[in-house]
Amino acid sequence: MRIADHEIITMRRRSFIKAGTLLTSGISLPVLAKKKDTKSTGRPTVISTWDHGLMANEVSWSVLQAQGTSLDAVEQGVRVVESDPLVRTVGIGSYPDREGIVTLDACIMDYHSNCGSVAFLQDIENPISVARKVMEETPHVMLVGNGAKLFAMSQGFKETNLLSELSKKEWESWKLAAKYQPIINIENHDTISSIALDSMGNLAGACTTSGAAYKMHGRVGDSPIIGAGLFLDNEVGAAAATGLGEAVIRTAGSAMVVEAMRNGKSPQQACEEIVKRIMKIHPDTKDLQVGFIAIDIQGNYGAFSLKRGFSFAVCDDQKGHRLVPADYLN
Ligand code: SD4
Repeated sequence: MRIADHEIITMRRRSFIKAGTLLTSGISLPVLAKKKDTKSTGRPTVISTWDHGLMANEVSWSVLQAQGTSLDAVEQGVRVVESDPLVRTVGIGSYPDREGIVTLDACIMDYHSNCGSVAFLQDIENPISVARKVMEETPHVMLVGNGAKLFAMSQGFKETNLLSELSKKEWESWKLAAKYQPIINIENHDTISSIALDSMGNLAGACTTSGAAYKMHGRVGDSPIIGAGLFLDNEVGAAAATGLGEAVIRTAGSAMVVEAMRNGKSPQQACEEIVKRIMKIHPDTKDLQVGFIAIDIQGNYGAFSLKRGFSFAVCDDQKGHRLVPADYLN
């Protein structure tokens, strides 16, 4: 079944993102994209994981419509989700690890294959913007833990308490049962991964999460790992993941989705192929959920998950904003 056949919810453009919101929220105005020689149709499109993808896409789309870059679009979009304390699996207000500490993972990638990443980052509300600084201001790709935090602070990011009262209370009752089992299942995996194509035909992607609730202290998932949680090749397409990071890392999931597109698969077929590959190497998939989103350089997109329940948000010129339930394997 093609995605277009089962798009069920067409979202009317919501009005809460007014022009002024970007300015007052400390988000910089979009940088104008430079024209590049490309085979792309230059059909701006943004696709993001889960329901909160709608909220990210609202901002991303306003950047794309103002001829901004896909890089600005995805960064500014996912920042809104990071800064929303009601989203419990990204940024401020997230579930902590089993020691009661919120640790965040994020990465970003642009059409030149520049990338930046932070992992096991604490006390910083917008890891995606730190990842972008790593990409733009250092010779490195990845900074972790205290090093990432010190770098963030040197770049002007403020130290912030990320553990909300609600998350603290829930963690305390989780501890009573002392079931030291990271929770990442069909109800609880809400990383935001976002990939976009701008009017200059350039791709970018961003991925940000607090990872598995009550994970071991120090655990890093797929989301900050280029090739696992996110990958793109501007000649081919972009892909990003959500779900159990360990399974995505084992298969270099997002890189493989892009390679499948390079080998002629559509974004939809490519996502399906890698989900099937993941299922094949996991004998027990009872508690396993993984999902991918993908877009090619022409603006065609697809998504697929192992289990039911995965949704993604998409916006393009033709149909505007909508939330789409992804096809799934079983
Ligand atoms: C992780 N992949 O840390 C992330 C979690 C996730 O939707 O995607 N949640 O394993």
